[in-house]
Amino acid sequence: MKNKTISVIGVPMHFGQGIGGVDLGPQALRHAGFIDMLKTLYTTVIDKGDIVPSTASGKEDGLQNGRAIVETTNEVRDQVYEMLTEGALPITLGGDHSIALGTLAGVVKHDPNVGVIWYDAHPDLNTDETSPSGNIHGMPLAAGLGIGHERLKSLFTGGFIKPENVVLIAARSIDEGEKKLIREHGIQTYTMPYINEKGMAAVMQEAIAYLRAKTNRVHISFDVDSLDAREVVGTGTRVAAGPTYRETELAFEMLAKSELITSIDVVEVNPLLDEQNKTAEIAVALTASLLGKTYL
Ligand code: Z70
Ligand code: MN
Ligand code: MN
Ligand code: MN
Repeated sequence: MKNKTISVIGVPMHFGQGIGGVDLGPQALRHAGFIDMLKTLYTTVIDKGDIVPSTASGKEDGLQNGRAIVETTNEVRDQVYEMLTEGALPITLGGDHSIALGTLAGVVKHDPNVGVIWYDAHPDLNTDETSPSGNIHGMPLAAGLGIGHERLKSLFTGGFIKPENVVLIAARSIDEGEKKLIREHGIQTYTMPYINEKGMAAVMQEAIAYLRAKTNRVHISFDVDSLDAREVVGTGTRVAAGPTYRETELAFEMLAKSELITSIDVVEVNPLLDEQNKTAEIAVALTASLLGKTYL
């Protein structure tokens, strides 16, 4: 059993995209045994329950549900920051990926040099100006770097993430504006062709070495749509040709061994789209690997 305190907060919010049910993600993860899994690995697990999201929906100031998302993620930022100052490892359960506006703002306020792994089929590097959908769940990482709409940037009361401290893994659905931003900022990006060619173990070795040279604290934002479309039914934007469950397990086991991970998001689980809550079960098992589950 490990001694570090794990603190869990649920953010049952769907306003960052248009498909209902992702707001049931925290409940789906709890029903799949998320908290019990944590208790098998850590002596102290604090479940802070779920944040009550703002309901101020609608388009305002060019942002779809901007007010609801900003109000809700302000609370997420404060909770995550407090957990970190107490020495805990925060785990934030989504909800769609817009909730990462709060977690990124919280982790960077605690450590301006924090690293970020974006394990996702998407880079989420759109702004209100480049987004093809207008959905804020496609914008959190851009805002975290200080790019995009002022309302989203205003969440970052403790500064922004350094672009050279960010690693994208499994990105394969990348919009034009996102490509431009990745090139301009030289963001370390491991796309699927590179993973296919080198193999996940070599890629993770490289990603871990890259981050270790810059920081000793890394936040991982785990979007379950990172996994191949055939492996995860319960998520809103499934994308083909992604890493398998087993490749992701390998990646997460290597991250556990690196001892770099200091905070975690698990996002985009939508049980209304799922079969028998399997996507939540996969997310629970993979988070266990990320936290150092062993088989013997
Ligand atoms: C697209 C957009 C996205 C998650 C889909 C999709 C973004 N790039 N993010 N699913 N988690 O609308 O910006
Ligand atoms: Mn995402
Ligand atoms: Mn995604
Ligand atoms: Mn999605």
